[in-house]
Amino acid sequence: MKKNGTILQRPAKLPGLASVLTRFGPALGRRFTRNNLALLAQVHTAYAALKRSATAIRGRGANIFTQWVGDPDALGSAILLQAILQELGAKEVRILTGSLGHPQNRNLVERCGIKLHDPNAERLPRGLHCMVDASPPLGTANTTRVLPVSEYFFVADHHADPADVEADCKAQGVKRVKLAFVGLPVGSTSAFMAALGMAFHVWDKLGPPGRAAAALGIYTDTSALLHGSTPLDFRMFEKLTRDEETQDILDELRDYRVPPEWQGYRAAAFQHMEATGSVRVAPVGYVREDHRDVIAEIANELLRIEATSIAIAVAVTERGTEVSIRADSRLLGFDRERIVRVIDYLLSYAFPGVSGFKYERRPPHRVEGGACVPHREAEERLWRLGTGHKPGGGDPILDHCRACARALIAALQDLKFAKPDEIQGLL
Ligand SMILES: [Mn+2]
Repeated sequence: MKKNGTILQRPAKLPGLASVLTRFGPALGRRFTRNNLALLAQVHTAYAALKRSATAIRGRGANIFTQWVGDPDALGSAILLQAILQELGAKEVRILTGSLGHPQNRNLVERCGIKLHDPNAERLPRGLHCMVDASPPLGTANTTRVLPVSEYFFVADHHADPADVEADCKAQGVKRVKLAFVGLPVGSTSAFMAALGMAFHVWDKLGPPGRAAAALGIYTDTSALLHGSTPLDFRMFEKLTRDEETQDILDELRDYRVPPEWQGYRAAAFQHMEATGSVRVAPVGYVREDHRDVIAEIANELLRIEATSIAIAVAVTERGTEVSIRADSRLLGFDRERIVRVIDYLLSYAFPGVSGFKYERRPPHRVEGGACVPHREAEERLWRLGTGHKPGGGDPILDHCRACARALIAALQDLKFAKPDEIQGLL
């Protein structure tokens, strides 16, 4: 591990083909291993580093942090890491997630018997701090409510860029991330963790519920293996779901139902949508904590409207004003990568200080991300959050979301004058 003054300790040198083939050739085939060498070399490095740390893990407690609102990829990754740490002798391993915002995720937790703990009140104070499917520092971006820690033992995440994570850690006073696997080039953290779990032979111990959870993580993060899925995502999904029992659980989890309010959110969003050029912004209004993931779902649906490059949903939750962004550079004629810069600009305009969304590094550069600004006290009083608010006519929260939507459109129009090249094909 490299120790030249950086906080994230990432391998200075990855293992070569021979040792990666020895580890993964038998299970994944020589050709697959060779074709995915860079990624599997990282899995191999993680495997060797964890093995070397076995004495530090044995008998210890461990915390596995995720985003505040857990999703299947976070939970699937967490149960894989939990099994690995237990295999290495950890005494107790807790999965820490603040809340769940989608019925599918609540079904997952119940069906697969995943025990969740409060990230603040129920963390093991002397445990090894780990994080999956989100990057340090805790207490920022999608972990705003989580109290920070200064030392991390193991982190695996496919979202943020390592350089951004390094800078954010430095700014927030993180001392060290001992085993850092961030910015992983996979569609889901679960695919990486599944390969790591395979190296540790923990798949059997996970049983059908555990394997189904990991498979669902891959499935949902890649929109049913449609967006950003890499060969490792496909291969791990296929291998995890070979037995009938796992398949049955996965089928059950995929076939979820939503509460009736779900359609109310969507109706508001589509009724009040603002559009300009190939950009669509939908104000959703107030969204209950346990329905929160509908915001991202609406953004996904907006992007599916033909001739849309950027889709944004704006809502108010108990946490603050939240936006979910989806973008696709397919309609941009030249320099498709600028879609990433435009989103960065829009997000920093509406939500200063926010960074770390996920995007595909190759065309069509599909971008996914979200941000949240906490409420001011005056807004909270005005909106009386948490008192059974219902969407409807003369709704001040919906009005606030509509004002945000118009502000985002205005920000784009500003950009048209400041940097006309950047928004060519968008407006
Ligand atoms: Mn993920």
